Amino acid sequence: DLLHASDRTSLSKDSFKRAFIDNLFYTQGKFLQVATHKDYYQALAYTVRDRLLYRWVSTATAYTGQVSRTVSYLSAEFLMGPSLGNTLINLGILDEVRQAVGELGLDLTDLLDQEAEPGLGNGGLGRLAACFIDSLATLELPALGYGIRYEHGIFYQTIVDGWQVENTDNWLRYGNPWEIRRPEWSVEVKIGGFTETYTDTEDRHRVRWVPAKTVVGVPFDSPIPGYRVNTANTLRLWSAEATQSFDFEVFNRGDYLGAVNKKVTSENLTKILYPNDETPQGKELRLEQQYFFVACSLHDMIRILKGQGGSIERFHEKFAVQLNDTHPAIGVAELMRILVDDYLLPWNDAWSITTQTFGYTNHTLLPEALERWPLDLFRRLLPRHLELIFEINERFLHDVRVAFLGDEARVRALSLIDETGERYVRMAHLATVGSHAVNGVATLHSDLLKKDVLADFYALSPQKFHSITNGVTPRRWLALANPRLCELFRETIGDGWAKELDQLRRLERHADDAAFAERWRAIKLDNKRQLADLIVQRTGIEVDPESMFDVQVKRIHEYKRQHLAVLQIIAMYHRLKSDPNAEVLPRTFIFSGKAAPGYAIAKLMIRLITAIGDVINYDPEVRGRLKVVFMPNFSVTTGQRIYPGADLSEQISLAGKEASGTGNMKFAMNGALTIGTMDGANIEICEEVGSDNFFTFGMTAAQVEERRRAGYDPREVIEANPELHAVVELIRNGLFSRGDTELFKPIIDGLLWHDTYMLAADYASYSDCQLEVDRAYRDTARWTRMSILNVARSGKFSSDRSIQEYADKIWKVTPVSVPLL
Ligand code: 26M
Repeated sequence: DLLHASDRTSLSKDSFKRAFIDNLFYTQGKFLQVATHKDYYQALAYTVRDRLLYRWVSTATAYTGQVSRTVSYLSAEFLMGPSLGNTLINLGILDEVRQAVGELGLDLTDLLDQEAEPGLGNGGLGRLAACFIDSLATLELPALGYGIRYEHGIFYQTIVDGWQVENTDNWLRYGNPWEIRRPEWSVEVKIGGFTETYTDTEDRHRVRWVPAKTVVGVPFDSPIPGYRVNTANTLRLWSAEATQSFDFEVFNRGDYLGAVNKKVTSENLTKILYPNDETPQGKELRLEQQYFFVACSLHDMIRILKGQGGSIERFHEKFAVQLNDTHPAIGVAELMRILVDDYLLPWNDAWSITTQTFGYTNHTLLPEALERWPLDLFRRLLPRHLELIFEINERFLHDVRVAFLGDEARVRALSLIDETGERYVRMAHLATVGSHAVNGVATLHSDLLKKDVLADFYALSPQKFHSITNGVTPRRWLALANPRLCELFRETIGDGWAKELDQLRRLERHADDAAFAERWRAIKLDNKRQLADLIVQRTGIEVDPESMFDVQVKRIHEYKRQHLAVLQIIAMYHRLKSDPNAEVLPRTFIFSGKAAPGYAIAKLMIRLITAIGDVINYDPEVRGRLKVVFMPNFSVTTGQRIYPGADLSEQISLAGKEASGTGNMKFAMNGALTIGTMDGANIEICEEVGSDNFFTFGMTAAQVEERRRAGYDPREVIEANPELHAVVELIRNGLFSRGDTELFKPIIDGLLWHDTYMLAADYASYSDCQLEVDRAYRDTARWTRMSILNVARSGKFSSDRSIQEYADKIWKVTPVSVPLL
């Protein structure tokens, strides 16, 4: 009863103002005259957090009495983005809070800008995990997100002399008001050492693991509120700490410095997020991170199960554990170890529980990105797990031999151990064998999984394979990022769309309404003006909001082909230089994204983008009609400002390479049109919005394969295309490098001699398609109509739809509604 009248739970404006001042005094220790913006932000965050905790405690209470299945989403990355704005949206108090702080003389936008972004992910995969936990809570599904609390998230990118420079991220510098440390639920994780056999009291032969060291995992919990429901689920991130007793008393008596050193080493475990470099294998600390968070999480689930009086035999009835790629795939071996070694379950029972527990989502077809761990590294860290993997493999390969009599090639292809050269553990194979369900993240990707990467597994167990197309949360990517557009939605179709994105269809009947179109354009122009302000602030480059904003934002990678866009921009520039009076549609090309620090070609691609900008932006003959901008440090926060201001979305990966893409969805629902290949979810976006409202170009995945089989020679293609040839020559001759013919040589040579991602083959089609884009943009009414229809038909790409599919097809979980205490 005390709770109800309290200034910690009430959503009324006056109560909120009192609570805010109270927090400024008693958590920040400041008064209005000396408080900084950081203080105000913190006070506001704590005020909002109190309201959230009320829902969190109510949710925990509701779940405790529940027998229903809980989803554990295991992900090495959660790219959450700032919490405050999203929480205000989901609690439905954004406007009230804006007013409340306004009455105290503060601007809510300024305060929102104070929050450091928790960049605990590399890109698509980590952001998908964040969208998914938002949707899980919104759909009122009992769920926990489990991951790693990296002290330093993805590096902060600056551009110096046109090059990417990596700076250490320090998101925890001012503290994190959204997390609560729970030392009482810490877990001891063992690592290294050796195994030995022994005979137990019943005279059975058993194996014992004698580990070399122990690390303590301390959980930090953050509430994840659903949209306008009482549910607030938990994101539980593990932080590594040293075991005081182990280091200080037992092993290092008298060796103080040695003990401190050991402590530092243990705590290194969760210090930094690995940027996804080209070759993931060989990174011992990375495997240690993976095992650490998975072991902590499984231990935690068992604690919860026991707390509810459940027995270990029922583990799979209580938990559906989803593996976000292979990063947590070691969980298959860890659960087997727990069941067989700790609980002494018979192998077959343990295996049945394990496979019923896990589901595995694959996110890539690129062979170099498939995780493999050298056997000796694996044995050094996890000797017992390696033995268990051998045992799993032996039993599995027996089944394979029975299914494919005499087909030893098949056995080698399916084995969990790669023995073609140096021996490796294949994590995708472990995940596939250890799960009852395997899924790709878009229809094409799932089909290719069945046809290529996991073809032999598909032949063996076709019923395991599913396809679930990715989605993104409309709360962050529309309600929060694009308030002007959402206000128009509200006036036109109400606000049911935020929970049921298919309701955007109701906009369709306004697609030909001139007054509506006028407002639509005005909103886009406003968003572009704001983006232009940000661009000049971050890069010093002035851009014209009336020009077409042509945007490519994503990780920098050869398969995503940012350099294909570059070739085309140079061709436009060349055209304009050849005829300065040519009718050129003014365009602003906006690029943003990070390159993995060890990926030299990707870093050079950034240098090439900045280099063409340095020439084109300042060429008086261009008269400002073309601008090329590289926005530094792409992140969730900058994404929220970029997507709403885009006219054109570039999704130009080589067909068959981009598993899904999710940026493509954020652009479409914010009214940008797409120029894209028939790759990943582009295909489905095109299908939904209609091919009249989508610019496609390039080879299909089947054509790519055919072309490669026929023998592909990029030089032939380049020689035969005068425009492309001229472009290549301009770069080669040093136009964009002050005559230096060496600088961009790796890119040019790659293009001429290998062209792994077939830029040359798709160039002509891309260039023609861009002319079609020009034509469409010139017809303002047509473009606006296309934009409206893209938004109206983007409902499929809500992560609510994705999560509903996982719930129905893979997890078999149902909602639990939460009454407030
Ligand atoms: C691996 C080992 C060591 C360090 C880092 C990594 C690593 C981390 C992330 C490797 C790959 C990582 O992410 C891959 C990824 O983001 N894939 C993208 O997933 C999206 C969500 O499904 C898809 O939309 C994208 O198409 C896909 O590229």
